[in-house]
Amino acid sequence: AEEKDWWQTAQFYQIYPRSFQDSDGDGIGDLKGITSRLEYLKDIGVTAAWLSPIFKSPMVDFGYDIADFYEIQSEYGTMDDFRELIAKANALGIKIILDFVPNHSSDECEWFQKSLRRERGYEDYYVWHDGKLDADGKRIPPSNWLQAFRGSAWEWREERQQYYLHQFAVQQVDLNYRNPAVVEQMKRILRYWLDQGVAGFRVDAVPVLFEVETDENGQYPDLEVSGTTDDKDDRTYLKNNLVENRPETIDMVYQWRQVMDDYQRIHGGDTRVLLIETYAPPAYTMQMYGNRSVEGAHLPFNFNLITVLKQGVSATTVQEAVDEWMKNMPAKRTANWVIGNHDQRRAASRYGVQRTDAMNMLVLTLPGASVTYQGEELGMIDGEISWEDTVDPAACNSNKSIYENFTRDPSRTPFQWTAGTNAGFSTASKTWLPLAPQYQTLNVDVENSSARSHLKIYKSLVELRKSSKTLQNGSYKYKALAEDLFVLKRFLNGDDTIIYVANFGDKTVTVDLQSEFDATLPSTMTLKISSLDSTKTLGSDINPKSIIWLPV
Ligand code: TEU
Repeated sequence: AEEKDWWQTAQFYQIYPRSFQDSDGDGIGDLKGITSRLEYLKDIGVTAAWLSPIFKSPMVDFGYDIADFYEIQSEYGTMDDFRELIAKANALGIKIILDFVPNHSSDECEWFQKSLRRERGYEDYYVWHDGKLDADGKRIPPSNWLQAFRGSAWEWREERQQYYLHQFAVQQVDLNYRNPAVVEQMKRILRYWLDQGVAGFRVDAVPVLFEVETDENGQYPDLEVSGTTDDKDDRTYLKNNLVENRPETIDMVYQWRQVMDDYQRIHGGDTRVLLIETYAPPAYTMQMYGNRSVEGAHLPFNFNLITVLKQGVSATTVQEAVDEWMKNMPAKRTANWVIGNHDQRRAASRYGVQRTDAMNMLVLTLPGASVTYQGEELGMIDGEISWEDTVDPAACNSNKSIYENFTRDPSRTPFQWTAGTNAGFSTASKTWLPLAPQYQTLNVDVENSSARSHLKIYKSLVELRKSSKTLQNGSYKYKALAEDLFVLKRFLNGDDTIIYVANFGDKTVTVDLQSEFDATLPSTMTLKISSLDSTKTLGSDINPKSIIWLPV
């Protein structure tokens, strides 16, 4: 097997800056806080950390609404703080990756203010439209498109006497990628942050970058509607190629890759990477990688372990999720594995706490890059956020009786460092989101000092991953041997074979690994997983036999 580039075997870690570490006691995480915790990242083997947006923002969507793409949000720190963070991270061998949010800017962005006034050069920075007239001659939005947070995707502005498009909140205005000035501006932003020493970008909400063009009458087509706007899945009717998953978007990703490669060619240094957020059908997502003649994203995120496993966790669904990526991925590309992020409920809560280790280990043993969302290594579970404490725009746009279907707050609660005040996250009397209730028993300190914990298992696996050529470069074979039992074998000529066996169910299963996996193991093994009992304290719910991995 050929030598891999750094990102192909990287252990990526997503930091949600608002909730990682507060250094100045305002209840909000910040850059100095992250810098003070870099040794922890080093300790758990992280090779590259991706920071959710740290740029100037009114924080309607907690940084995914950027008012100035060239500035740091003051509550997070200064440019000097950022430089210090990069310098220390690099000294520890950790690369820093920033979030690039290309689809929209905040309505407080100066570009939008100029566009509102039709200032020269900014007239077409956003997607503006007159709207249309209904049967009674009343003005209505240009089309029936919906935003991700419920409600129309169009907003009227008196000043301009036009509607603007917003695929997310009203304050997140869609940039117009059919305007070359916008395309150039956004590339400038990429180069600006590369100049600051970042190792690449996680690119936000890519599939919605482009929408269909207006027709010969200057109109946007309506979409076929089903369901009501109160349904969580209402937006699924938008799953089409009119407002998302357009070919123009794929080409833009290829152009951004060119920016990365050109930069490296001119300035040298390690490969600058692009990680792409795409919740899209495989046929679309896989084009993000590029094709025979052009390079695309290094890694389009693989969300199958989130989306496919929504139907329930069993070895057969795990196999389905892994298959969906490996069987669709073009030759010579690198896979990656994600089980959570700031938009999803906590992995431990979704899969069941007793499957925490099985899932973490899966992510770290499958071929390719691994991605860990802060707290997954501890088995952090969802916070409990009342309607009164709810701040996520996706939920605030709903109401007290249904907000839990939309809220993303539970996976964004402060990181749990210690059993002390605010879990060691902050000295403030009130943190921006309440702590998850279990922090006194579920935190870094406790898990580091117990003989066996999610964190310890995570760390020992990371060590194996770092030292094992098999895990880095080896071939693979995987299969669900029974409904509940998933087996993955990694092997490499002249090196150790590693076998991952996980029982995702609650019954004892007896399997024959010898015939299926040609493993030099006792010909039958009995594997058992403890029963689903969330009242158990940390440690006791981890059955040593639940997961076995071993060099043979
Ligand atoms: O998410 C875009 C996305 O694809 C959705 O999953 C989105 O999170 C969901 O529809 C909301 O209910 C990205 C960011 O990860 C997310 O945090 C931002 O809110 C969004 O883009 C807008 O920038």
